[in-house]
Amino acid sequence: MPEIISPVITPFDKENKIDKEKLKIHAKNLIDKGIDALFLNGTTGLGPSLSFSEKLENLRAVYDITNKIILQVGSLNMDETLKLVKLSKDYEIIAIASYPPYYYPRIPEKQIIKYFKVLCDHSVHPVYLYNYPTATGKDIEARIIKNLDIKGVKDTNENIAHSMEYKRVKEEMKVYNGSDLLVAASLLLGLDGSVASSTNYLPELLVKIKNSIIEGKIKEALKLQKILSEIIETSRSFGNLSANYVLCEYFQGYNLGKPRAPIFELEDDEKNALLNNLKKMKEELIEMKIMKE
Ligand code: ELE
Repeated sequence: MPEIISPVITPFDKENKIDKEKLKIHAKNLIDKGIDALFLNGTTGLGPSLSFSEKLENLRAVYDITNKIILQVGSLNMDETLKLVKLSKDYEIIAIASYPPYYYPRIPEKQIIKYFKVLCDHSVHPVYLYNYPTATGKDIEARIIKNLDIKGVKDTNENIAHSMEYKRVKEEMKVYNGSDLLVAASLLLGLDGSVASSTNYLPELLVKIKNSIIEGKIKEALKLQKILSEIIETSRSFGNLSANYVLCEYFQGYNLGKPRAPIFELEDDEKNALLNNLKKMKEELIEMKIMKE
């Protein structure tokens, strides 16, 4: 069965600390609405802006709600990453995941392989690769990880053939595409699922896309994907990492605090313009009974 995984938003309070109560309410809502697993400390969760202890805090808080967790542990401080890997053994979670060491432009491929090998050697949990070349500047394609004990990959890539290549090279590996624009396509092409930021504010819609495909209602799935893609394009024009917080309140009805700078909160006029642009799509979703008023 394909899965819809949520890269969970990290809510920050006025003091810029993780608001654990808000995070728990959010995690529970996602699981209650049929999201299959939660990916912590990803891009949408502002993972690169979190300290080692905050990544652990996210795990502890969400673990109170569910153990369907994939814990992103990557950072540019390998000691801290490995400390997190070590501490994660006390939690019965699905997997740990990591983006490759980023920023440094000329890390030889051999060292990137070594990075993931060290993670595999240290983790009691399956290790997943988080490949997001646009963000990290490194494309850890299927060929590179072929001989590593990597059990899954989240490939944030609008080239879906790139995601499918992992499946061809390493059939037993779980392969998820990470683009909100390709949720229906990923499932239709037989990938293991999708990790999409919009699950944070429209879990009902993504679960419905999945169920439509499982039931063979392809036209319906594609129609729903079209609505989702329109919402994504609108959100991107305001900065989707900031917009995610506003959209969660708009569609799900609870507040998730604010992002952490350098991802700034949207200003009031931006919020109003964003919501104004989405009004029609929300009405459409209500009319289709995908969500309540
Ligand atoms: C995706 C991003 C991709 C979700 C995460 C995710 O946040 O960790 O706008 O397609 O580059 O990676 O939402 O965003 P786009 O897995």
